Amino acid sequence: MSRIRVAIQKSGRLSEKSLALLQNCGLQFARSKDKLFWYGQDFPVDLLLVRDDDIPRMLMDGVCELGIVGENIAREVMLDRNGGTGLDLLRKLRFGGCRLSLAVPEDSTAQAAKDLDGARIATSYPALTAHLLKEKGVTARIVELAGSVEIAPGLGTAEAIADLVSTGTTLRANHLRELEVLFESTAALYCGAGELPDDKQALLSRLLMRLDGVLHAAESKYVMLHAPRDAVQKITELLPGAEQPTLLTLEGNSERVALHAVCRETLFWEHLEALKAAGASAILVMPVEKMLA
Ligand code: PRT
Ligand code: ZN
Repeated sequence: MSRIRVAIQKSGRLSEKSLALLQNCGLQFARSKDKLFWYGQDFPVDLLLVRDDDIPRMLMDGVCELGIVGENIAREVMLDRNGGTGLDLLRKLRFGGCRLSLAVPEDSTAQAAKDLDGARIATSYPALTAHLLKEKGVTARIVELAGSVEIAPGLGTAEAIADLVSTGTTLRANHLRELEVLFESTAALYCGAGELPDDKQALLSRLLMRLDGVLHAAESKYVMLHAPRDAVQKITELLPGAEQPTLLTLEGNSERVALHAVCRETLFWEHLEALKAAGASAILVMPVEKMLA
């Protein structure tokens, strides 16, 4: 029987969440402590543990069928190696969020990307940065650095940097000011461009169905509440992403009913307050673990 391989980051920011996501899809692996290959036990999907930078090339070269990697790296490798193509983004995932931003020394006079025309910009993402700047009509002189990009302006090797930012602490610690966001990135599931053989495609479809179930369940909530019978329609409309609710009679109370519904969109406190204002009481919100539409 055919099997497919998924590459994930071996150790780093994306490792734990990538593995947890696959496990939530029901995949279990026979771990080997230091080996890079974990055999899939119940489902014919095996794991390759590698450096994140290697994942796009492995997909393009057909070493594995699937990979979880930051969009920042996938885009960089596609632009660098393949004119911007070579991988298909299957699903964006809800972790690894960051932005590729231009930053300048705090005392720089630059106010926007266009003020950096002709300046030297240090980055670990040379192809992506050059591409995004070109889209803005800025001609950059890219200084490629493998790491510690944030110290380049202080060393006098560049006037600005283009680096990943999440909290901004690193920029502040290096007396840099975020000038402009070039690109928003999250971790994503990718496959190589091109068709898979039918048997592997069927496996991939099964895996994607489970993954969609996990991703939808993550933001879905099961809501139970009591409502005045004549406010049921209004209350249903206040539930974000809910379809027809289930109504149950309350023993000994003909004025009010119990209403159960699945909300497929994030439920905020504001929603609950609005429900209460519309007459709802005994509001219970519960997580949904799995979901198959
Ligand atoms: O060893 P390997 O090559 O596999 O790992 P790596 O060291 O290259 O990657 P890793 O684990 O650092 O990051 C993996 C992916 O996480 C990146 O490709 C991004 O898609 C994503 N990610 C999310 C980030 C950040 N957030 C992030 N903050 N990657 C890097 N950073 C850096 C940032 O540049 C800064 O230097 O972390 C530092 C802290 O950021 P602040 O803004 O919170 O100070
Ligand atoms: Zn890396």
